Amino acid sequence: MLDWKSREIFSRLYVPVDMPVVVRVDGWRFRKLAEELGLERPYDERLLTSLIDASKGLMERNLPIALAYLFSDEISFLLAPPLPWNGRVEKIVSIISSFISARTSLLLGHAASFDGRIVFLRDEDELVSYLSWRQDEAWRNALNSYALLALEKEGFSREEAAKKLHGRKSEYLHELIFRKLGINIANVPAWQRRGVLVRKAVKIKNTEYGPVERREIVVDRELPLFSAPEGLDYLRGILRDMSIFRRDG
Ligand SMILES: Nc1nc2c(ncn2[C@@H]2O[C@H](COP(=O)(O)OP(=O)(O)O)[C@@H](O)[C@H]2O)c(=O)[nH]1
Ligand SMILES: [Mg+2]
Repeated sequence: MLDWKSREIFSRLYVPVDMPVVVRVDGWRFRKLAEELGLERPYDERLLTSLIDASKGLMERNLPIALAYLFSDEISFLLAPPLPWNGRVEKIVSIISSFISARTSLLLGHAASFDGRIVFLRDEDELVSYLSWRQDEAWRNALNSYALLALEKEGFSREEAAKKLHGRKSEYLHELIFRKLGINIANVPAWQRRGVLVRKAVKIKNTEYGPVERREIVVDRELPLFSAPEGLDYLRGILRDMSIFRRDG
């Protein structure tokens, strides 16, 4: 008999257990799913709450997930050390992606799949930089999806509209959205422009026996800009409370 275990050739792929990582999942063919479900364009509240609830479900499990940042059809989970499953890449990626796929499917009442990947982080600055990068993408996504809708309302097909928008500066998209839809993109809900953060927090509750610590999952739908001083303070505050990153010296 062949040694089939030896053919599981990626089973010994590990990330260091004593370093945080981000696991990002992204909806597979969500454009099609959105059409099949008749999701509101460009943003659907039901999809958002499903992704938030799926993330909460995962964070309620016995996994060291400190926070989740999400927008559109993607979620980034910050895993704090020590990492589960000895840092086995296949295990981390497949369980998180399948958990989110299963929960989202149940919540939407429609089969939904997510791919997954691991992002390695060296320190807190890199986490802030990573989250700023994803938040920039959330903003670009907002501009692009409103602008697409604006052109489609004019009679262009989605493909034609996408072509017309390719390489356009954000001022142009801004202007187009205002002119065609009468919407000032700067005033659409913050969750559409800046995404949503789900985090674990410790709250002090006063009970008849005195103050007790309660772990809670908090959803922030009004996020500051992570790359601005206010956003940096917000993130550093959260991370300080969680003490995820080692502070040597
Ligand atoms: N109608 C609608 N569609 C959404 C929403 N959020 C994400 N999507 C769709 O999901 C896609 C996500 O982009 P991407 O991952 O690149 O495309 P995918 O390969 O189709 O999953 C967007 O292009 C939208 O078509 C939403 O709130 N409403
Ligand atoms: Mg996708």
